[in-house]
Amino acid sequence: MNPYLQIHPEVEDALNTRRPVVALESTIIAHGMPYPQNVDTARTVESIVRDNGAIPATIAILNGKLCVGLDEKQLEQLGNSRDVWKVSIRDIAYVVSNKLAGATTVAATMRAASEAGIRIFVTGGIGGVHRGAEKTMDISSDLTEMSRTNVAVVSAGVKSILDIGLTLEYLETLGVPVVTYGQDDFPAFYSRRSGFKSPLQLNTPEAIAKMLHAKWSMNLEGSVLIANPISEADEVPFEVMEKHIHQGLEDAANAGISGKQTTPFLLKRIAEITGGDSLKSNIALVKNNAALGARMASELMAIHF
Ligand code: PSU
Ligand code: MN
Repeated sequence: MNPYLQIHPEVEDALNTRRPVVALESTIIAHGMPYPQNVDTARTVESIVRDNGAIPATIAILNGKLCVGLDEKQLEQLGNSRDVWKVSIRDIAYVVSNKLAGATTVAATMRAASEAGIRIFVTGGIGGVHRGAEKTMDISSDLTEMSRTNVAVVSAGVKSILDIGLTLEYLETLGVPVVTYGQDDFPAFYSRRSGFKSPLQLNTPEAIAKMLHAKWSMNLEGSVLIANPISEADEVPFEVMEKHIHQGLEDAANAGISGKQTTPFLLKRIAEITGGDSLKSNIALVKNNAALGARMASELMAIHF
């Protein structure tokens, strides 16, 4: 047993009795959305997971522990304080051993979920290969983690603050299957379509669960990226978003933003530029992903692991 892991009793009970559990990340709360929408969204997403038959486990680092499952007070603390670390894989040990508060990225959340025995993880968007990565080498360690940890990631595809084509290429190099739910175009987060064809398509949570079972039963290590398109009602068309993203990227360059600050800066800036429209889409797509993830987790349990 990992002595730094603290599993919430409800989550532990669900895992012990083989009921479906869905992991949720916390960087999206602390660094991906403004307060109080972040905490509201985190709460709503947890209840959507419950309504769809699974137990939510939001993951973060608090008081020297890698916490799997948070209470109300802890969610509020993460969403409403300034000194919360953005924790990817390489930051985990430092933040835990110094008893700092840390919000976990996709990579760090996957690792914690895996340690706890959770197989399904829901987020908004993953990190990937940034535009200009051929010069900056800015490639998220989310991708590396997806090549080695057996936790499926439900996202709304890849945001075009990243280079979508290069991100798909890199996932192929790493051996990570990319499955789009219900359509053959890979989605671009705020928009249903990216113009890139999805490598794979599946149309039911049951079919996805079967694929996960097959993959991991054959010791094919690593994640599967499940791309769940945002609903038509909530999307911002690709061309419209592209314009705003260009503006955001230009602003980031002028402000000298780099490294781990890049994604949070761009999300905030794009929300400002769109007058909150991007934030509204972001919230809607996370909720949409939570419902799919919970249904996948239920199907996976039904197959028997
Ligand atoms: N994309 C979003 N919202 C987010 C993130 C990405 O739309 O909050 C966060 C996730 O936690 C993701 C992280 O794991 O940014 C990637 O950061 P980086 O590129 O520094 O690895
Ligand atoms: Mn980066």
